[in-house]
Amino acid sequence: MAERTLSIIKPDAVARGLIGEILRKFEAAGLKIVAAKLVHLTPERARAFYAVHEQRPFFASLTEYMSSGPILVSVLERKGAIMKNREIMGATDPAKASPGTIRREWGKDVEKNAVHGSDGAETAASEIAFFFKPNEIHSS
Ligand code: 3AN
Repeated sequence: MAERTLSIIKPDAVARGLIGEILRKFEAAGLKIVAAKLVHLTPERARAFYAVHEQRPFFASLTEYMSSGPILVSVLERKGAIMKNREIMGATDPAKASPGTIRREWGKDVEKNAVHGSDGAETAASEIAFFFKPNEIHSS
């Protein structure tokens, strides 16, 4: 059965004109884009999205960055979508990401690492609901 995951193209990747290149990678990996929109998070919304990282030392910097400009949020669908998306994103640190992955190609550092992707079934469900109403998602 098809699975869904949430993807975010982060502010500096949007600003650098990489939306098309990154969406192309998703589609080439069989990840179908079933919902998408540009969103400019307020600092409050960014803090709510990353609430699980509240105690981490990088929380303030990360939420400031994620609210610094528009992001492209999308819902990706295929069998095993969560793991497939994590695979093509690459490791959190772009310097450690495998060649050909999105973060290796376009990430700058652990914060400005081009993309976010849900890391499990529960987070995927809650992250999708954070950004999209059920009627904004269009499965075929
Ligand atoms: P991933 O995004 O690969 O699941 P997590 O869950 O460890 O990685 O981190 C969530 C987000 O927090 C990352 N996408 C990254 O932008 C940011 N982050 C993680 N570690 C650091 C760090 N040491 N310094 C700044 N930002 C970080």
